[in-house]
Amino acid sequence: MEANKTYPDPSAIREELVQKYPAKVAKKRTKSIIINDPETVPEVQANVRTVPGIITQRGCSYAGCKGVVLGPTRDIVNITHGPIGCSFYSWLTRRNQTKPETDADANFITYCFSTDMQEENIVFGGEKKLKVAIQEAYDLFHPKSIAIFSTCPVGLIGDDVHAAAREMKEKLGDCNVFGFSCEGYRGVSQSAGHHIANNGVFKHMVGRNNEKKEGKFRLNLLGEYNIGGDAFEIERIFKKCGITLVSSFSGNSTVGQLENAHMADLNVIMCHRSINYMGEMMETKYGIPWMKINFVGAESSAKSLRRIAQYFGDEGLKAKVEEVIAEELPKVKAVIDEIRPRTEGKTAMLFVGGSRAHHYQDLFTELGMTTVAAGYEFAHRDDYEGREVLPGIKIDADSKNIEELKVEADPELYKPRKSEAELEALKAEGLEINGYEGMMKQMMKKSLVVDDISHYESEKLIEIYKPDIFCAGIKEKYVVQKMGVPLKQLHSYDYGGPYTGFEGAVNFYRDIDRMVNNPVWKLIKAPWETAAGENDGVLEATYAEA
Ligand code: CFM
Repeated sequence: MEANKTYPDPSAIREELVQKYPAKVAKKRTKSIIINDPETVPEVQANVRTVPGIITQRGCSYAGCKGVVLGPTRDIVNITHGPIGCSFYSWLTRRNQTKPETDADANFITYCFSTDMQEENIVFGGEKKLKVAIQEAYDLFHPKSIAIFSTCPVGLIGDDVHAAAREMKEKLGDCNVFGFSCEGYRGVSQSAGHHIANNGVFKHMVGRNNEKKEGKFRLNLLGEYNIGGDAFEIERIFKKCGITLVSSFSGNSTVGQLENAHMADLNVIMCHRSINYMGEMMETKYGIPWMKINFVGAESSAKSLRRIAQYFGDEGLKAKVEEVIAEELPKVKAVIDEIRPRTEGKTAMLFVGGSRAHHYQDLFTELGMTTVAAGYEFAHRDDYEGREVLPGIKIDADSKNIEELKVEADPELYKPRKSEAELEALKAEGLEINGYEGMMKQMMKKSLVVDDISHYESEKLIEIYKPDIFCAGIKEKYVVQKMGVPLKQLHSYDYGGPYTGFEGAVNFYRDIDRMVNNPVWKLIKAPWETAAGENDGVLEATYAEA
């Protein structure tokens, strides 16, 4: 923590957060509320079931599969097999953007496909209706691929979406049809859906086109979903550096890219949580190493470019990357110099998803702001503590429900992109391959780390710390703002973005400056200010009743 600032005692806060819970709940939640120590990172309870009755930020498996991983690919028809609500509420809400190369190129992102299951289908089965829907989508659009996503009732009534997909694939001939058993209830959060999606994309898409794209430095960008145009900025930087993007998983991507991804020479991973499975599987089957990078934050972007150049080991690329950084960074620094006097010393809290609660801390650091508390909704222990804890993680029943693909080296296409010796040499130079150090090593000592924070706990934290900004999503936004604290949406970016790369960093600094220095927050009376200055005002009365 900054020497000149005092923060509340984190142990006392932890007590306070769980004090009102029944003993069993308090015991469980305490294991997910951790006082950080970056030197000897403590264990965090993560990826476990949410306590029933607690208001969680989490989503469902279907959201993770259909919305997160498959959603951003523009020329695939994604059919939601289920009641209309699941489809309607997953329609265009994530702000994942796409840019077809020509007007003639297929783009189905703006459409919403659903089998619109009715009571009759629930009682007598929905496979027939599903096949009709696939045929209808094919007749209308002639897409390269059609994917089917199972919602909760599909699993409950036992519709076999995979059999329906196989039958229709055979019938249609030139359309790749496949299904996902991503019923909302699978696993403990959307994280299960990511894993299911990775398996399906790997099984049914990657490896279908062996054409070798031109370019000396060819990589895939994994776990970047082009929210608010993030991928566009990274593409701009890659292009400037002479780096060829073979495929993106899956922001601004096409079916063709994904089918060709195995021909790249490196996988770089932005969002470790949602896509690390793909990196691992592609390494085993094709011999492509993966590397964690981060294009959120100007310094992190520069570092990531240098790491990519180091991996390829080409002097020309190294020089080009330095040239690009030297051109981009001063423009960013000029904006930091302007804004930082207004943001320096302010505090932030980040409770979002499975990777951004970590990545966005870099942007706040660049503004001189301190992250006092952070946590993921659905990440696993490795995203907090680093991948070295992986061998020690016990697999529980919820995780066992998700298929682990048995992957082997492809007899023809397996070709290690780097020899063992080359990889060892890179590691000796300090280049971390196949690693991720997680959030906690970067966070300050005594900051609070809370996994799957409940609504009650987040209100309490705000009351106690009174942060200058709280980062979460739309479900939290207005509740928090009514407490007089601005909330930046880190899922959808409100209406902003891109926030990646160099231009994105500038956008973020300006948006944060506008939010934390807006005098409007002083006009709002927070609940703790209206109840005689005591903490036991409106909030506690509400919870005592619950
Ligand atoms: Fe990865 Fe994401 Fe995230 Fe995520 Fe998400 Fe998202 Fe997110 Mo919302 S894939 S884990 S499931 S970076 S939709 S683009 S913002 S919760 S932190």
